[in-house]
Amino acid sequence: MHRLRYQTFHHTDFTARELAAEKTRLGHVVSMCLPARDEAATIGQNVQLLRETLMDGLGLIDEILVIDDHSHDRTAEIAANAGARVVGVNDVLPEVGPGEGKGEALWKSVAAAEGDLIVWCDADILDFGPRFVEGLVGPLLARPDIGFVKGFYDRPVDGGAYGGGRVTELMARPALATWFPHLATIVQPLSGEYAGRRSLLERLPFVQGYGVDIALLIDIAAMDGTDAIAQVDLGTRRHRNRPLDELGPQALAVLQAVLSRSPMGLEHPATLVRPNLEPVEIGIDERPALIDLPAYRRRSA
Ligand SMILES: Nc1nc2c(ncn2[C@@H]2O[C@H](COP(=O)(O)OP(=O)(O)O)[C@@H](O)[C@H]2O)c(=O)[nH]1
Ligand SMILES: [Mg+2]
Repeated sequence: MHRLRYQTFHHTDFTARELAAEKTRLGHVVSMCLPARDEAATIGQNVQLLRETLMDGLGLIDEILVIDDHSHDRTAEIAANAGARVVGVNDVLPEVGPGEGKGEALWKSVAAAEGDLIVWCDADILDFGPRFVEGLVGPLLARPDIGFVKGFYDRPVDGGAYGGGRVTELMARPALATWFPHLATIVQPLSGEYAGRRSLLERLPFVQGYGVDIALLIDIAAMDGTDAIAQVDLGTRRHRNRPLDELGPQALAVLQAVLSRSPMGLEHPATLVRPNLEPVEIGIDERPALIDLPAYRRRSA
């Protein structure tokens, strides 16, 4: 079977210094966005690292934005002290009413960010480094035809190269293989590390919950074609690993996101019922493309 080959880069293809010069030459503004809920353990060091290695002095990134979602810990305070601009998820576009979930935070970050290039990294990465940003921004600066760059990595905790997490292997890949085989060669379809052009992101709806990562891939391929998507090898990534009982709701959210874009469609939320655990309802709410929202102020650079 013919397998689609995505443009693939390696983070070592790029150096921060060269990227910063190219970014200035092209007149881009780069926003680094970190969605965060209860990430006090990692957010401070990751923000500080970004600021010291890529922002102050070098200017590869122009702002570090943390979208905080009612964290119960000191995430907001620690991130602000480390030099991030911290916004509460409900303080952005208050006229649209409250929403929740990772996707809500990503959508709000597009609205709140200043840049025309947006880079996202999860806030729970333990082995964070400049390579994440170099790798994700690099293809956007090098190639005007690329609109979206999806990160992949080895997950040392699981052994083997190219292995994904449990939700990736047991839900995301089988679901993509069934309904969206043109996305089967995306190495880490659930990675939270990706970057895109505002001109593309503002045309996309955002699933509110954990389904957002895979829904964006499907929607970008549908809207701008698979050639608009590149992948980049970011080396290794370690993050907080969750117990199995927390992965069930995530897997359901991924299934719902894929189904909602499949010919079958999806009309109702579902409730995950498990022995000895409280039932969990997974909603299917989405935010519309920002460009369709009167309150959205378009930034361009
Ligand atoms: N603002 C916000 N961030 C969230 C929410 N849910 C998850 N995140 C962040 O999104 C990133 C990925 O979430 P995580 O729980 O690590 O997902 P996993 O790696 O797929 O298990 C982390 O930085 C989280 O703090 C949310 O509801 N709101
Ligand atoms: Mg994580």
